[in-house]
Amino acid sequence: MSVDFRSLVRQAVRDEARLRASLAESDIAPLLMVTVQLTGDMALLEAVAPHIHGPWNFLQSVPEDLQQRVRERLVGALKDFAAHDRPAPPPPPPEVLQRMMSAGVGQPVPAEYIPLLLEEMSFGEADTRSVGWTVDPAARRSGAFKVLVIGAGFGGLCAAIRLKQLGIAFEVLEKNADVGGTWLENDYPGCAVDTPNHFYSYSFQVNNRWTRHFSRRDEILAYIRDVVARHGLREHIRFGVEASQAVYDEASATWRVQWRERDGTTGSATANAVITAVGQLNRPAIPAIPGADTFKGPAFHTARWDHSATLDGRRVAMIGTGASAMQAGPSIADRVAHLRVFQRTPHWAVNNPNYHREVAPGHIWSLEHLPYYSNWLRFQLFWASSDGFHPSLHRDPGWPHPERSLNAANQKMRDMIIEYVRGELGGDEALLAKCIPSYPPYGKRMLRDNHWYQMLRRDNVTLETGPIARITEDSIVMADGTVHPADVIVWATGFQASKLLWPLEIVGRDGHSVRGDWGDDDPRAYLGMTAPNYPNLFMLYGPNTNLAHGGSIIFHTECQVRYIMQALRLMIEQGVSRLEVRPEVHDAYNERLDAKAADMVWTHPGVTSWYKNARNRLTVTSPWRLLDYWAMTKDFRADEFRVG
Ligand code: NA7
Repeated sequence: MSVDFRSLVRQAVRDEARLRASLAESDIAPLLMVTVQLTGDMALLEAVAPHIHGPWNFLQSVPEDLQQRVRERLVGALKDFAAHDRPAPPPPPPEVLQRMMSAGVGQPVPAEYIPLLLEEMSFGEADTRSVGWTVDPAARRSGAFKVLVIGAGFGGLCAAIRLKQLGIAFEVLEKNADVGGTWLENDYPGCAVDTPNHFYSYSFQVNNRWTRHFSRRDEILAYIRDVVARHGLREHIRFGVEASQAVYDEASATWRVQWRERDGTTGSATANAVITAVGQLNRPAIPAIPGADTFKGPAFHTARWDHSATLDGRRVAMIGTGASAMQAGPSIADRVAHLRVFQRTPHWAVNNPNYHREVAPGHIWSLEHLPYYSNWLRFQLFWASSDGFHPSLHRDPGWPHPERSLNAANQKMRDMIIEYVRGELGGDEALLAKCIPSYPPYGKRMLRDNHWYQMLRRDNVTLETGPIARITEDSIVMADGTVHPADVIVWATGFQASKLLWPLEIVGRDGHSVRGDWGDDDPRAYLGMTAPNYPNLFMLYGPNTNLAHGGSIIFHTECQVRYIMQALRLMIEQGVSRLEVRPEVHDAYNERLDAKAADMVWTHPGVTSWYKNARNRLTVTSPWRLLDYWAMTKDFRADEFRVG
């Protein structure tokens, strides 16, 4: 626990009525963990454990009298700590911790996860993933060393924070006028995160004041801006410049990055290392449907929402049914005259009762005032979104229905979702048939139901599942000749995700270029971060680092940034000017990765998605468990690199 454990406890008990009221609104599993951590009362843990059935708060059935026992025990313990001004208790021994964790999420937590979980929870330290120097400044062998970071979204900002902490000179190039990346660019109605917020945030910058379990875009953007202010990053960011080219110079072992400003002027800078943090989902993909450019009304992509366009009382055609459509559609359905949704392929969507809930004030109070509560909530949510489904995303070679599911667990998931959707659709079997994918659950990104199915039941909403033939100045024309008049078109058609790093042109050693090496859709890198022929170039959210079985992309970012900082530390401390991954290391990694992915749901022949390329190779998404990627990236290994 942090240094001010005593004052935290004193404050918590100052107003006992407030304390009790807050505990009543807090989640019982993390409360139990706090109580056990403060008291060591394992009997209480065992009494409650059978009533916790899973890692979400809505998966517990702890009887009220037992809940009250936990709260009373906690109030008593806090008062006792305060009365005797006692310091924080020592951390529980590993076997106790494992038992607590397992009880807290209602599932066995294997020992191999404990180091990762402790790091994510940051008990006792504010910042478990920071990288420090190993030698004094005087002993560092590199002189002036500069890093250029491209992009000021979650990834680039994380890199900037770590560079600043280390005192390495850096500059961030950002094409937009502000920070935030995808959270700046996307402001369509209903835009929100679908990973739980208390976990979808930097581990070293916990926000206890999220107002929702899954916050809306404005709140996330405010969090990002707050992080930038706290770390004094703005002065390091050059806004409104879009990096267009990065060229490696072998003689000086430096990169020259060129950029374009919004007024068309160009500029450039040189750096010893470059970190790309350009995201995967910010170049809108608009399909080339014949006649689309003749449409007379407003037509815009979800990521370029035209807020000046009138939707009220208009006939809106929304093309696409992915994550953006799932949020935008239900958010506008009650305003428009008619919403016609054009679906090419149905998606799987699950229900999460917290998705639409606000965080109770008492829960926020506990996050701020109760020692360890915030850490335990983060643990719980990490586990809920972690590797739980990973085993079920592998093919069972003996499974008799390989076209619709992978194995018994995946089929069970399929059946559960179908039942849920059937209920939401009020038993409309014809509509249900249109909404249920033929491919296995998790084949594409698993969506969270944002009242989508209820929306489809509205009188003013229609789901079209036939192919679109063309667009005229005022309508969408289907392949069967049906004409659907429309006043507005919303392209909810996603992003050019497989063309990683595009349109940034990167030229490495010996004339190698990223587009030449990768083509349009075949990116490869070691750990998603670095590739042969591109010395001193590091990628965040690079090939095969997207997450689709669980997790938060911020977790992956933190793993990557720690790895990259270790690489830069090596360069600076040892005076290394070139760091280039060995081709055999890179190739062996990608072979392992391809072999792993070949067995998984994303390469299922019945699925098309932006996770993979035209030849069915998984290129964007990671096949690894979070635990595996964490272990692979935890320690930078110089022997895997050519060091010069
Ligand atoms: P997605 O998830 O890529 O969804 C795009 C949708 O657009 C999807 O339903 C596509 O159907 C559909 N689409 C694409 N091209 C066409 C054409 N030509 N005709 C009809 N429909 C088409 O993008 P989102 O913006 O929703 O979400 C992207 C990510 O952002 C999301 O996963 C989160 O991580 C945040 P398809 O399924 O390909 O048949």
